[in-house]
Amino acid sequence: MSRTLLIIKPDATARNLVGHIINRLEKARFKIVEMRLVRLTEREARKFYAVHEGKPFLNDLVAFMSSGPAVPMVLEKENAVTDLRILVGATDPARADCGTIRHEIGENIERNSVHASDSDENARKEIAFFFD
Ligand code: 3AN
Repeated sequence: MSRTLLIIKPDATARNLVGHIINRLEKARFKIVEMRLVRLTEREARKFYAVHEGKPFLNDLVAFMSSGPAVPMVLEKENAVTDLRILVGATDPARADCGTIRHEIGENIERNSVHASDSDENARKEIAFFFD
């Protein structure tokens, strides 16, 4: 078993899609082992996305991520990181495969409804960011 971090982003909480996303995760056999509802400050969002420091989209991303409630959760499954990235789909919903969460509900490359850790190492760091 391994663990990864998923965040339901503010565009999805605003459209009342929290339950829908959780349903999709559970159907795909992910176990929710931790979950919170948070309102990130701009400072916290900037810290979370520190790897994107200097990118042209960072300021907008930080403003968006702190614009409303978000739901970080720790998910457990065999090959959790890889399987969740597949379920979530490509960063740009317009390019995400049919059947992925971002293809189904993502609005655009920034408002793409969910975040999923991209490696085991980042999953550990991102889980520690939200959970003790
Ligand atoms: P992913 O979330 O698919 O791992 P990253 O880590 O490259 O993608 O980007 C983190 C977040 O930054 C994305 N989820 C998206 O919200 C935003 N983002 C990435 N690339 C762009 C871009 N070109 N324009 C606007 N926002 C972007």
